[in-house]
Amino acid sequence: MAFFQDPPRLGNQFDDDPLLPSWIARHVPAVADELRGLGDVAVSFYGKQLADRLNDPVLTQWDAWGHRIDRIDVSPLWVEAQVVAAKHGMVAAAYEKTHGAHARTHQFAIVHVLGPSLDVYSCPLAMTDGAARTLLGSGNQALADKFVPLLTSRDPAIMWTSGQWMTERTGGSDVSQSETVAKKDGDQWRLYGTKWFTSATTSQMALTLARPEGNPDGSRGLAMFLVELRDATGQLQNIEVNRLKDKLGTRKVPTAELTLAGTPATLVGAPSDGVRQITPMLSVTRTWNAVSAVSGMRRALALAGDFARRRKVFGALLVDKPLHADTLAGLEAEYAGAFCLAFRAVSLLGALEHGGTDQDERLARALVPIAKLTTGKQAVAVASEALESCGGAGYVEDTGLPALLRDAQVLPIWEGTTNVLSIDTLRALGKGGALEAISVEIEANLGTAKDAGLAKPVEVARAAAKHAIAWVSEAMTQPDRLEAGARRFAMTLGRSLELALLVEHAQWCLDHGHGPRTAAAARRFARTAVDLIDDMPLDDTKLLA
Ligand code: MFK
Repeated sequence: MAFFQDPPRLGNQFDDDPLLPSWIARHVPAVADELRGLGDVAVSFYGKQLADRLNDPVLTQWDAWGHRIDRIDVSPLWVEAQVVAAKHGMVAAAYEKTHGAHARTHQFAIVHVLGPSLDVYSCPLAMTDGAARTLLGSGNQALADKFVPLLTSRDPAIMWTSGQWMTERTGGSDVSQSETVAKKDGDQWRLYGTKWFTSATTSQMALTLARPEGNPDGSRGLAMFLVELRDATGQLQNIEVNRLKDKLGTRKVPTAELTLAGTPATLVGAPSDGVRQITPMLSVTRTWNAVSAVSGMRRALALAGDFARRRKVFGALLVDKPLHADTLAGLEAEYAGAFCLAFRAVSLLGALEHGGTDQDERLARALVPIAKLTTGKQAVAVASEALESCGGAGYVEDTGLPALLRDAQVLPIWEGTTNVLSIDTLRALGKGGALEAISVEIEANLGTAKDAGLAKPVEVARAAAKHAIAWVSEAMTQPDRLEAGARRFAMTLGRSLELALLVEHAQWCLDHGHGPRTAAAARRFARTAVDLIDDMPLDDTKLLA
């Protein structure tokens, strides 16, 4: 009989995760059964995802009778994702009181389990969460009272999503050059301009930046506005959808170019310093980015691992081939390190929302960009290897595997590229206290290691962090050297943090009956390049670039 390869299958996406069950047992055990239930929902949605593969969003700009309508129809899975996301509290859980400071761990565990099955519906959810957090911290009680209950509802019929419109043709990184103008029309502000990359155009509201007429150039002259996209009849309010973006990945996300032609908007806070005002949004969405990087890695590895247990070549299952097993083990170690860093960012966010200490504050300011940039790069590398480990099947669209790589590639780009976030890390450290906070965090985690098998990882993490701190202290007075080395510096801190957190969780697992696997991940991670600090000759850089 002719041979047909069994496709890779998913098991329960909570139970099969090598890290999440122990993390949850440790931090918020009461939600384990809920997450196990969602582990099965994730499997059923994976099947729907494969069936929905060819359905991209569609923009219809005109109706049959010549009216401009700019209607966007999203994929059937996205329609369902909205219901699932609301019902299971993918945003709401963070704002509920049941688990106190662990509410964020609860919420992001849900995101981790369900997210990879929802075709990047995490994008509008991330911005919705960011908008709720931003409004709550804005001091504008009236707006918070009106919109936060909608953004954080568990009722699919009530829940709103929000966009975050920052990017213009002038730039996605340097938003200070934004050209959108806000004009007063009586008591009403109206926005005029073009937004060049607006994800979640199907949302009901957005937070955006615009320059009130007469304000100075630069980012200080921008202000943050809230836009309700549609009026009571469902018509877009002086917003034209010019086109949907034809993107490499995140193809289900209806990312659009918009013209704001007198769009009514509400000023959220002061009529200036909009970049600073929108930064709570950035911290939340960057945390989502880190968790989405980790959950994307998990999905890629779940499929690659299952494939290796089904695929027989050269007389044995792939998983029993030493080289294949070695490759997968390396990827699992990357996943484990990334998981610990992303979920540390999550627990810090939770702590800050429930009082938090100054140390938490300083640590979070630097740890969020570091977590985002480190995990974003890991997600692409892991997805690429996971596809390769499935051979040609990983390159064929209807296996569903190529989408994993395409969707991963957005993670180092949106919400700040790796280089922009490396500079942001320096900006955070420049505020004072943040570098010490990172150092204290690394030492505190390494200090918990008792098992002899963790000695080498402790040594590697400590040496890399020490090297990074010595380098930045020296480079601080040499701006070109500092900026040129900023990525290697931030990545070294990221990898040192990952290893330190991994060591700490590994010790906990050993002490609490969760087995030696996490310790093995720490040992394997310690054998990768953790210390990336180096100074490239600037003259060579000029010749090459
Ligand atoms: C899977 C889920 C993922 C989520 C889905 C998202 C999909 C949506 C896609 C997008 O919308 S992508 C667009 C996201 N855009 C960005 O992330 C912008 C990237 N660029 C930056 O982050 C730049 O660093 C920045 C725009 C912030 C630079 O702006 P400025 O105004 O030139 O910087 P400046 O003057 O240093 O900062 C202004 C103030 O903000 C300063 O405060 P002060 O006025 O008190 O001195 C900064 O300290 C503060 N600030 C800047 N970045 C901060 C911050 N504060 C806290 N956290 C930060 N990250």
